[in-house]
Amino acid sequence: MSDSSYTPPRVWTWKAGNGGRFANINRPVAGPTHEQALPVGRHPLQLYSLGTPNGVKVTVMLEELLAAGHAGAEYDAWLIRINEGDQFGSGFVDINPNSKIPALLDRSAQPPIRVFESGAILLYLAEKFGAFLPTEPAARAEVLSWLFWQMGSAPFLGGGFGHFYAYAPMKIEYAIDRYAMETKRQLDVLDRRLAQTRFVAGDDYTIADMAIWPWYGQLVLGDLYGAAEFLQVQDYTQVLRWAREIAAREPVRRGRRVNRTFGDPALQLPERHDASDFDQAPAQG
Ligand SMILES: N[C@@H](CCC(=O)N[C@@H](CS)C(=O)NCC(=O)O)C(=O)O
Repeated sequence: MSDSSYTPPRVWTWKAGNGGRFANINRPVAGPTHEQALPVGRHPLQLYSLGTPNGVKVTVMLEELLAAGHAGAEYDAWLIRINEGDQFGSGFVDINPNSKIPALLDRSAQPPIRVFESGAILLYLAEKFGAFLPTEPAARAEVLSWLFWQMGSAPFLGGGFGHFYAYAPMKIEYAIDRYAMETKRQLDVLDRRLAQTRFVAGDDYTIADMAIWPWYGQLVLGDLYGAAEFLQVQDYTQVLRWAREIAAREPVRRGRRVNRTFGDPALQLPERHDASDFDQAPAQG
């Protein structure tokens, strides 16, 4: 057990810049910090995002829809640099009062429809295009159960394990232990499920896979937090099998590149306004 020296005061106060990785953007209040209109492109769908796992869910869905022939899913993907505070600009806060990427504006409707929260965006797009979400009640309930499982579970992986393992300014054994245990439990939940079915909700690839893969798939593939060995991800053989199958899909390879600003430059496409944008920065991975 480590760090037993801190006794919380009677009233919490904000110490700006506490040294953590996101100290410059974290604050205890909501709302805009500055006036900043959002750019608007020519397509019906305007996405304001970043290539983090929550952002990748939506760019994969849009690329999957386009690959499946839904031309109405053409989109402009604009970059929201959360490390520079773009999420607190007035235009962004108008479409997501929670100031987090991803956020979507559907300008094919009048007035335009705003959608925030990645799960809500996946559901909105699935219903709009009638794709990647079955209509039969039992199958639909299974997809939605796993979709909402992801929304409730991933904060323990990202905000819990990832934060304390990779980003916190000091290593706190209690916190890392607690969240590593929960992350491994969640991986076991998925592994047992994927021992029964090809995809998370059954035989078909759905928005449940699109929500879960960017977190748990990328984790077992070694692309999150450099934690593959620590968590012994090779033990989750079914999750690995599923993660590899999804990673090989062409729309997934494209979606992963959109709004990406880190890692191999050849895999980055910070903004996407046309399918041909992918050709200008050829992927090698
Ligand atoms: N539950 C939200 C989580 C979104 C989220 O946490 N986004 C992060 C990046 S992955 C963000 O925008 N952080 C900026 C901030 O916290 O200021 C969703 O699924 O859309």
